[in-house]
Amino acid sequence: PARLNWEDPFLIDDQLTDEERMIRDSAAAYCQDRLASRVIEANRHEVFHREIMNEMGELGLLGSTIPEEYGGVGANYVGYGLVAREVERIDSGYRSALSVQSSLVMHPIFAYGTDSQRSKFLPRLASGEWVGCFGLTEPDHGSDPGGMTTRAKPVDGGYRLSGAKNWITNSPIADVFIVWAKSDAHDNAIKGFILERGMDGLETPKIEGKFSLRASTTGMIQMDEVFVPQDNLLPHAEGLAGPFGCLNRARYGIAWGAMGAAEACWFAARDYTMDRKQFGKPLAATQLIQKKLADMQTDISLGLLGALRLGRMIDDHTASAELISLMKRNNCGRALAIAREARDMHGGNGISDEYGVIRHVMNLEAVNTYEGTHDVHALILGRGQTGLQAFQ
Ligand code: TGC
Ligand code: FAD
Repeated sequence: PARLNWEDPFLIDDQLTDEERMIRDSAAAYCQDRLASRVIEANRHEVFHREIMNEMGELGLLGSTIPEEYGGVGANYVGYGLVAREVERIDSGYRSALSVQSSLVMHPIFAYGTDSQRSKFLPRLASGEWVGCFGLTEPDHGSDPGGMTTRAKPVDGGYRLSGAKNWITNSPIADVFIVWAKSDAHDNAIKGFILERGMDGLETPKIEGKFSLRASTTGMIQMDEVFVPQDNLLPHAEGLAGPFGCLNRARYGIAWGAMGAAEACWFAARDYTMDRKQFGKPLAATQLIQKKLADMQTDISLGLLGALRLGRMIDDHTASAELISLMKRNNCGRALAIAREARDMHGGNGISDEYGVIRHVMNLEAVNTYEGTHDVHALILGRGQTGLQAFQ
């Protein structure tokens, strides 16, 4: 039999094209050289280093699947996923910034926007000159966004938007806001609007005191009769299918990203328990620790294999929304369990931010909740196989 590659038992690396490997390697080099050194301070002091967006933009990591004429690099979804994995290996907050900009802001402008919207917004979002955010969740409507109360009323030349969005990644620093609202001019259907920093009546207070994703800025979008010109309506999206078309892509990226964070925890736990001696031998020479390492290896290799297969299906246009839920749910849930186990295997040192694992534990709590909670994805899967909805 062939020799085991313990880090990549399925030899996933061999399943990638040269171009995909190149994208992955250049992202990995940036993450290790430039992001890793900043994350401890960013997490301790709850700051997002804004220049990261410009750096990612320069490397072509923002909106990488968008065609070159609009500032992207025309990468496939496997390439996008590989980047998410490398970024989240460092911190889920940095991957959040990448996901939101790429899948939740650039994608809807590309897929649902006019040509002039594409030309105006996409190149500046791709370079990181502008930061975007995505407002779907409201204080009273999280898992059930269809109940949203944000409204768009038609007025001369456009719309007036009123309402509040909550828990919005990057809203306090954003220049561009994709806001989903029920529109009186469209039979109460949900429509997408592009809001811009500086519009009257638009406020974006920061949410303080988060114990998760502290290296990412989160806030609200408060709208008090904000005038939005007709030119800023996304014409080609209607109903929840609009925001969910974006979420499908972001959820897929999270399925890869969560495995990156899990790998960071697995490798840290392996290194730590190989070095650390108790009772006269390395912790890694005990049966309990080896079982935990074996479980991590199993969950991560299967999770990566699933993410790769899903990426190929997205690129082939054969992936269902339910399959995306399956991978988002399982990879986030397994990553959180792995991070908690790795924290435990580090003993007391596991709670120090110098070792990184506690930060991944804290981050993955939010990752398991946003973009559809673990249980909401179970309900999506349950409905998919029984035809019976159990949300209400
Ligand atoms: P339901 O009846 O299932 O669907 C209503 C309409 O939406 C369409 N749809 C989808 N279309 C494409 N892809 C999907 N995944 C879709 N899911 C639903 C559906 O076909 C239907 O279309 P139409 O044309 O017939 O009207 O909706 P429901 O009201 O029963 O609700 C169920 C649902 C799907 C909304 C719920 O299960 C759900 O997914 N809730 C989770 C909410 C969520 O994910 N919020 C995410 C907020 S954004 C965020 O968290 C960003 S964090 C980013 C970061 O920092 O990385
Ligand atoms: P709820 O919907 O109130 O859920 C609470 C609990 O009830 C969960 O355990 C859930 O699984 C459970 N539950 C809900 N419905 C059911 C049911 N029918 N049956 C059984 N159990 C149920 N949103 C955006 O729009 N844009 C963003 O950029 C964004 N960024 C975020 C960043 C962070 C750090 C966080 C924490 C959240 C972000 N979100 C964003 C919001 C996120 O998508 C929501 O938090 C998530 O969808 C859950 O909604 P909720 O918090 O209102 O929880």
